[in-house]
Amino acid sequence: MLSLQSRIRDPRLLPLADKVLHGERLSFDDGLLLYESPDLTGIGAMAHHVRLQKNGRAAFYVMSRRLSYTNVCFTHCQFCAFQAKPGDPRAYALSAEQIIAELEKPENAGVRELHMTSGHNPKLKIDYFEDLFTKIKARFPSIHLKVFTMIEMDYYARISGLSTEAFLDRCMAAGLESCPGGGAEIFDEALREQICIGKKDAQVWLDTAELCHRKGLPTNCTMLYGHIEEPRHRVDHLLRLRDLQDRSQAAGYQGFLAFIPLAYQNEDNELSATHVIHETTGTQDLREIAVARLLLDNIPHIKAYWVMISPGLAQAGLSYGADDVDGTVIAEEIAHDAGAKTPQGLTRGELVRLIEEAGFEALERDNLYNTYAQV
Ligand code: V47
Repeated sequence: MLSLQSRIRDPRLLPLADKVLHGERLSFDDGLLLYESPDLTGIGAMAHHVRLQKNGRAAFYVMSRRLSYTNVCFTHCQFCAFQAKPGDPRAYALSAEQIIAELEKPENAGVRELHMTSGHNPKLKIDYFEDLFTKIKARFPSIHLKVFTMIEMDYYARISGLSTEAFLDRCMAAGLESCPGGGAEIFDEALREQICIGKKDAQVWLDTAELCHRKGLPTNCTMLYGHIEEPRHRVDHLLRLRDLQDRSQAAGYQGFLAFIPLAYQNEDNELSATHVIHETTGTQDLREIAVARLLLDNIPHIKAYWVMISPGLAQAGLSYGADDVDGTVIAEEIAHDAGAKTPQGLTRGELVRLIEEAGFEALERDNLYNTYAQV
């Protein structure tokens, strides 16, 4: 078998390969070099080495239903095409009964994860969420409830007149089991002022995630890339996630389960109406997966999110550091409203074929990475 070093063409990467082989942590400057070097296959080889060490040839997927309980949003993110203001004919908020009726439809048979992220709607308070979670868990006890970005959690706690901790305690008692990784965008404060003016700052996202971890609630984390950010912003973002994961793990918690690089979708939003922003390219998407695998040495899983980068590229991402393709992702709205051209959901069979044709072992998982025998 070829040594890792022999697969690297950019000699500047050799010290990084050395660190990777010895399990040493990469630095901020190493991260910058990973974005600067033209040697994508060398970077991919290093990321694949780490992936094999952490997850072998496993490639995970989950039977997942996406659902947004409301699109009404009083926060104004320039990159978002999903939000609606009150009075907009698109505006909606769903009752628990409507959500349950939706989940009862035959196309949702076999769903193990209900992933819900939504707008910031001031009409929805803690009673709404307690009612919603209790009713969903009573009707579908085996569906895992993965709800709220960290910014949503902070928002709904505030408008419920509760501390985030009290809000979280009540939601967990009602059935909340984990949180998706959205809302992180890019942590750099100056950049945040340009892409999501007025949205809560990075520290709120990080503090809320840390609180979740300390309550024993696993969460995911994301980074929105491919808009107006620069490599230094991405490295900074990834290292802030790594630092938080260090703290959570040192305190004995699981912390982040997975990191998902989110490729910016550039249609029908204000950011693209005011800046020239091209679609992300295949090499950019693969590099983002690989850099994440290399810098986030303490986060067990990296997803190649086919919804935003295409199924074919997600398949290739499995050889660039990713070990998870997310899942069936039925009825996704946020990326599709912003121009994603990918299908509205993949079947289990399609996911398994993608994974196996790429030479990996397809493993159906739940949200906590417990796996199931293939049916
Ligand atoms: O919070 C919004 C981002 C997130 C755009 O945890 C956009 O397993 C790209 O959180 N282009 C929602 N991204 C998606 C999300 C997610 C996705 C997959 C897996 C998981 C997980 C979480 O999407 C939002 C925001 O950060 N977003 N608009 C856009 N135009």
